[in-house]
Amino acid sequence: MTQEVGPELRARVEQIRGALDRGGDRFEPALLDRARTDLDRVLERLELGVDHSVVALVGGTGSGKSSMFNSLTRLAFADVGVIRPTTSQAAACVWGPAADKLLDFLQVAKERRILRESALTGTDEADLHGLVLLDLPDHDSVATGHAELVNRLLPLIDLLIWVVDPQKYADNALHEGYLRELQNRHEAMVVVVNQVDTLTAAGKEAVRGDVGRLLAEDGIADVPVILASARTGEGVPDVRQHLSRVLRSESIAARTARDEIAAVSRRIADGLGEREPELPAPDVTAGALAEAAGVPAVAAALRSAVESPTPVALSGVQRPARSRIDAIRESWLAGVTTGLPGRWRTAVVGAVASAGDFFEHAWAALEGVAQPPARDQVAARRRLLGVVALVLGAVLAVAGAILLTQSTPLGIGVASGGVLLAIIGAALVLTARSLRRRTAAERADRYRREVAEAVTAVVVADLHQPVAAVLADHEAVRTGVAGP
Ligand SMILES: Nc1nc2c(ncn2[C@@H]2O[C@H](COP(=O)(O)OP(=O)(O)OP(=O)(O)O)[C@@H](O)[C@H]2O)c(=O)[nH]1
Ligand SMILES: [Mg+2]
Repeated sequence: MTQEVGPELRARVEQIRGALDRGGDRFEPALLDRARTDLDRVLERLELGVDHSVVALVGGTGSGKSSMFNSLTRLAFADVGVIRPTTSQAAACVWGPAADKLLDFLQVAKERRILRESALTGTDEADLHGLVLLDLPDHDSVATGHAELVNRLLPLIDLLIWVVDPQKYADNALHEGYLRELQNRHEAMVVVVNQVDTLTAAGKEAVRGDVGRLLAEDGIADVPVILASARTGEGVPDVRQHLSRVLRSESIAARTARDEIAAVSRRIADGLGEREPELPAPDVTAGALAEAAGVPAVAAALRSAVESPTPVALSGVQRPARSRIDAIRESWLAGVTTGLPGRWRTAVVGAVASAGDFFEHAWAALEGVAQPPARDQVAARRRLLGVVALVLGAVLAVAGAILLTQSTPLGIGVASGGVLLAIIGAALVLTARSLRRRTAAERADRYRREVAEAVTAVVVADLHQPVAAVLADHEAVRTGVAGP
């Protein structure tokens, strides 16, 4: 792969780890432990490097694995011998960045590694950048003496090149031994019939037919068969094509790490809600609390008291029934925990003020709002003045009328003055009434508003804010786990 996936996968693991830390004890401890362990294992895998693709040459002794290794690498690095078995220790050729951690893990000795790109800077090798080619000991030696290597190698193999000898291929059933485990990954296998330079044209076709038949018997007929000769180079470009094909997709190690990360993420997501419940608007909750405490009735009484021309005694807001406030808190909690799994629900309930505290805070807020005065003094004074003017005007008008009957010239002046005064008085009384009405509406509104503000502050501090913090955690954890 040209684009490195290792750093991307590492960042993803760190993102999930961060989410786990943030979720903390709001996850089931067993789930948390398992997720952390799994992620540690993925990181170990990533430490080996997942940006290399691993191709292994396997097969019976003397089939020509080491020769094919040399032919593919265009180097004479692997030991080719006549004494059987020749290769007792795995050898590796690496194209591109060194794969030291991976090769340490696969127990390939330092002196048995060669870096292809540093050995020769031929640009024709660029298509194999990122490849690790392994020359393994023969099938029997691997099966008997390299069990640990096999265990480590199998999950990392991106392509298995099975090198067979044209004389002996039928001896080793292709499904034998440790390779059986790879059977279900036959898309990652190629059979190379080597040493075809020793065969006639007819012999080649016969071998191809036989090998094809054996593969079909094993149920892996789709495995490609390449006739090749490490000695003459025949078929070797075909094999190299398979090597570069492997490099075009992500390494199995990267895919496995990706799958494991996805599996961890899915398991964690099961311990989360699909989304965060919506928080009710605090003023709506505050309205319900005010209503439970009879605030609308108190405001209405205040309003009619201020409207009344005569003084009216008012009683303040009454301490509400504890059960009504508890019920509001309970239904609020039920709404904001819907769809949350158990531990997150517990976290939400644990974050809000206790029922007792909430009741006391709400009551203190209700009680703390001073009731505006029940009497509008300005209007009262104006009304008094109006009444006095009205009475005085009436008296003067009557007096003026009497004077007029006696043909006193002053009569007309006194009577019209009196009428004017009475009109002014009546106007004052009437405007005093509309002033009281306006004041009454204003004071009732102000009282309701101040109560609403005070109770909203309690709802915000005791319920809304603490739960918003828990839900913000939930959202951060949920999106962190879900990933990009
Ligand atoms: N004629 C011919 N001989 C080959 C070819 N490839 C390998 N040989 C010979 O076969 C013998 C075994 O080759 P190796 O490459 O050592 O075989 P190997 O599979 O690595 O054997 P082990 O390491 O013992 O498992 C050597 O003598 C090679 O020269 C080929 O394509 N044609
Ligand atoms: Mg060998």
